[in-house]
Formats: sequence, C-alpha cells, structure tokens
Amino acid sequence: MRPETEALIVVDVQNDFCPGGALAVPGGDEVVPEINALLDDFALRVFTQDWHPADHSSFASNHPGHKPFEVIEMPYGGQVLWPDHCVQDTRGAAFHPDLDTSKADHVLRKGFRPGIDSYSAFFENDRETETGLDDYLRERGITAVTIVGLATDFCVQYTALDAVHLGYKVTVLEHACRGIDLDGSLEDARLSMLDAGVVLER
Ligand code: VGL
Ligand code: ZN
Repeated sequence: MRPETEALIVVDVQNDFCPGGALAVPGGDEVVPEINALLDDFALRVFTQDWHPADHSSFASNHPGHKPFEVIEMPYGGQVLWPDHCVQDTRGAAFHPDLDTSKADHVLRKGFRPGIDSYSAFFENDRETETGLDDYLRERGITAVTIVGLATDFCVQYTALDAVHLGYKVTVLEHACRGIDLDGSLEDARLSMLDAGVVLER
C-alpha cells in the first residue's frame, strides 16, 4: 500500500484511445491489466474521461478545410485538430470494458466546453480554467500523485506538468501508459516531464 497522501490518477482509458477506436493509441488497451493491478495500492483513485460535445472545437470536422493532426491557432494558443473522438455518451467515450472502474473514488470529465480543449486533468488548455481536481486532492490531504493512462504525450504529460507546478510530487509509470507519438511528441514529452521534475518509472 502506498502512503495515504498519494493518489493514483488514471487518465483517459477510453475505447476511442484503444485499438479500433477513433483516435487509437498503439497498444492503448495494454495498459488496462497494468492499471487494474495498481488500483489496490492506492487509497484514492481518480479516473479521468475525455468528454467532448459533437461540436467540439478540437475536432477537425468542425473546421472546414482542415484535416486531422493539423495545428490551428485558437484564442488560447496552438491546438492540434483531432478526428472526432470521445463524444459524450457514445461507446467511444466509455471506459475500456475491462478497466476496473468500480475502484474509482472520483470520475473527472474534461473537454466538455465546445470552445476549449482540456488535455490536463487540472487546467483546460487556456492554462487557467480549473477543473476542480486540485481542490479535490488538497481537501483530502494528497501531496503526491502517480499518473498512468493515455496518451503519454498529451493528457498524461499535461496532467503531470500541471501537477508539478501545483506542488505535488509526481510519478508517471511508463509501463501503464502509451503514447500517440505525433512527430516525435513522445520523446519530447518524456524530456519535458524529466526536466520539470517528474519521476518516470518504467
Ligand atoms: C487526448 C488528444 C485529444 C489524450 C485527448 O487523452 O491524450 N489526446 N484528446
Ligand atoms: Zn480529446
């Protein structure tokens, strides 16, 4: 058992990020048994869910003339355009069926405002709109977080970097994460996380 002050954050282990899904991460489903095996070690477990309306501005389909994986400028900065994914109440947005969600103490949905994406579980992509997770963890005395899930180079990375900046001790368990790897983004993410002081464990 880990100390009571350490929470597990399980990021976006949803059908659309697994093989066959709309934004499949290579080997995405392989994290499921790894994560299930970790759940009993933590006193507090938070699961996040990417949860977009169909008109979400991160979808290339909502920007005529643009294709998935292009980057456009939004009022809050650059935004990668994605294939439609994790649309609210669809099968793609559901957790992987083998993930043991009965052990979730808290489920946090993010990315539901049409005009703004949210990779991090703490702040939306404008870097200032809070999701409420920091208050939730603080109220429960959490000072350290271990992060696992999908995708290493997007939602896991952004969550880890924000957690460091908020003052948590942060560990990312790489065996329980998989990346999208757009133009080397996986290695960039590893270096950024190391640089920020995230502990990367294989
Ligand atoms: C994610 C791209 C778009 C993620 C979510 O969970 O890493 N990536 N939406
Ligand atoms: Zn998304």
